[in-house]
Amino acid sequence: MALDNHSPIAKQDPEVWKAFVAEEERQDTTLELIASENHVSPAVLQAAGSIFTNKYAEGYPGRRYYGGCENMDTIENIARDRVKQLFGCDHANVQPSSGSQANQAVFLATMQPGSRFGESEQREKNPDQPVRTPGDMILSLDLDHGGHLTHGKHVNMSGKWFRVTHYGVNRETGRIDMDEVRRLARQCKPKMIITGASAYSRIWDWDAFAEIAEDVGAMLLADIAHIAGLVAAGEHPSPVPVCDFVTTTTHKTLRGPRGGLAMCKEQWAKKLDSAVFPGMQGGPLMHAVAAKAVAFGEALQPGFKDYQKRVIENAKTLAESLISRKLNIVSGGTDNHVMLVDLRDGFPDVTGAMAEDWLGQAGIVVNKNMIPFDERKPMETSGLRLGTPALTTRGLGPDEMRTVAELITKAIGSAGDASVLGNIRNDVREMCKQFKLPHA
Ligand code: DSN
Repeated sequence: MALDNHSPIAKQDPEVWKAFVAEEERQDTTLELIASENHVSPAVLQAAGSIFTNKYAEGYPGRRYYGGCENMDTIENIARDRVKQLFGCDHANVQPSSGSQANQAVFLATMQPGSRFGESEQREKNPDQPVRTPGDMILSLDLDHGGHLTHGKHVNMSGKWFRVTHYGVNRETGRIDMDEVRRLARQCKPKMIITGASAYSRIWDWDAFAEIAEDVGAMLLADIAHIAGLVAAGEHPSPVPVCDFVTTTTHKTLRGPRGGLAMCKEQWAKKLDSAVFPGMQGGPLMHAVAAKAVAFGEALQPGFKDYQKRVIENAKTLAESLISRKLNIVSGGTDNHVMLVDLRDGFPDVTGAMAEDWLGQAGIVVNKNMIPFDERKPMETSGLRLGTPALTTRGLGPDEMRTVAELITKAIGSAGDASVLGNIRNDVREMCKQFKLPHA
């Protein structure tokens, strides 16, 4: 399904079409190492751009607020059943438009916000006595240590509505210290403990978190957005048996369309569904739900397990090759698809922002990232986050990972020299010609 210059958009809207052509060229000729991105199959792409975008389907299968939803019901039921089969969960809601909304729905289903938001209701009940209540407490991984914005950062709704305590990683090991998590949990008495990260390269000990949650009477949420594909394929332990809720995006290692998904134990099913709709969202994006159904079908095929194994093998090879070239990796390596490069020892004068820019000029797409205990600002950073899901989809293997490590190190060491970066860009173009995008 490569771009067709006779397609309706090309004919009708050349201005927009130009961006399609440029983006196709960009994706085709660059190496995508952003850990949260991937390349979907032609079938998922087709579903995401399909006629299901024409339809309102507020409600759930069998209980809609619009006529004409029989095919919506089919699609949504298939998607939900496939999630249950993939993850072994009691209940799945495939309507969240993003991982962020999946998390918000869990909060809406379970937590009480602070007084700024509850106050008007309380004042109505008792006008003479406005009451200020603190919001419920969240315990989650600090964003600066690899956590996620929606896990209680002060600029996010989760941080504005609830009180938050963060655990971090140990300064020496770069790993989560479960004794510290237990100490903090006993101290702050959270209503919800959140596990999951956007930049953590080690295995999560779900059982230890579950034991701490039980000890302090907290609910447990695992946001597995990054590792969902690994979990679905059995290549990372699953949090589903021990968590009240599990949320994820569908477009990272899971290799589906951009979107969200929320799972829970049966006792929370009704509350979760009501929180997604009508609590958070109106009409679900049914073209996205259709694409999710197709992607979940792909994830149930035996080839998906093989793909996830290769994602991990590639990440380990890339991390080892970078370490052998004197680039530190936080925690010393990776167990999954992602790694955080700490630039401080090898390239003390190079910030993550500079490295991102130079690598971009060389056709290697990455994102700057704070490393734990980073002294630089978020727009500068001392780190880079790299991931292998997209390159693995393209078919690159361990040999190519060694070459990619060499190119990355050369680009970071170039000090921005345009001719060095231009040469690397040519090597990247050659590599991309050998490893085609899935829809090409
Ligand atoms: N923005 C995503 C990531 O890049 O990890 C998380 O939402």
